[in-house]
Amino acid sequence: MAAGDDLKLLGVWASPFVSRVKLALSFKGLSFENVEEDLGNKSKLLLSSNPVHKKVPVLLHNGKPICDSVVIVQYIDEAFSGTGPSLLSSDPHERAIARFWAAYIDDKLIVAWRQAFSSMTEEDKSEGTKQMFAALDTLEGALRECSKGQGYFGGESVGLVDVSLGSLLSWLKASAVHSGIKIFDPVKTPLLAAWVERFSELDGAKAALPDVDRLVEFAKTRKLL
Ligand SMILES: N[C@@H](CCC(=O)N[C@@H](CS)C(=O)NCC(=O)O)C(=O)O
Repeated sequence: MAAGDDLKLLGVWASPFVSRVKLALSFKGLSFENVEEDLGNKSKLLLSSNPVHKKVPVLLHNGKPICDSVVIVQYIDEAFSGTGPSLLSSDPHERAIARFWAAYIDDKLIVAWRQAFSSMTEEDKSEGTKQMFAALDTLEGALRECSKGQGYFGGESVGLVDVSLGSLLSWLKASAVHSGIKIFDPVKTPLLAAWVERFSELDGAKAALPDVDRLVEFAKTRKLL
């Protein structure tokens, strides 16, 4: 990180999208100022930095805002290419594949997980649960292909897909505690289950991810699960 580089993250502690940025910064070994937003009373800085969506996370790099978690993770990797490990491959095809799976996680897994745990009707919940397990099954195949026998979607070290999926882990674990549903089943998805253990033990993940018990309490008070 060049002397004088200033990184400020606008976020909320419980947001998996904010965790994504914290994971990327943590794996790259970059220090930053964490600014906790109140989403019921958004700061002027948030509204002016992300006038289109008005959402967190926003990363300010020397005052310049970057919005949307996956865009921010890729920005961090490019802007600080000389610092810490690379989160994206130098190979364009591998980069494209990683972006594909990062989009899949947002478009399929997160949508199904929300439906499974936050729907009003049992029928919708059950359909969401079915879709969530189908998405996890697909991601088991993606991990097999992308890891090439190593521990992560990024190969021997974490990459964009690991950060994208890893950012959801505390919430997925909280949903499992709350519902009793085993989300990462070593029998159904053995590679993913082993990946969860491996990823959760990384210092960078421990530093960046919210505490599961705190999330369970938060979700209960807000009736989120
Ligand atoms: N696609 C966005 C999603 C960000 C998002 O949904 N952020 C939520 C917090 S988890 C937010 O700021 N919500 C405030 C609002 O919708 O007004 C990303 O990946 O950054």
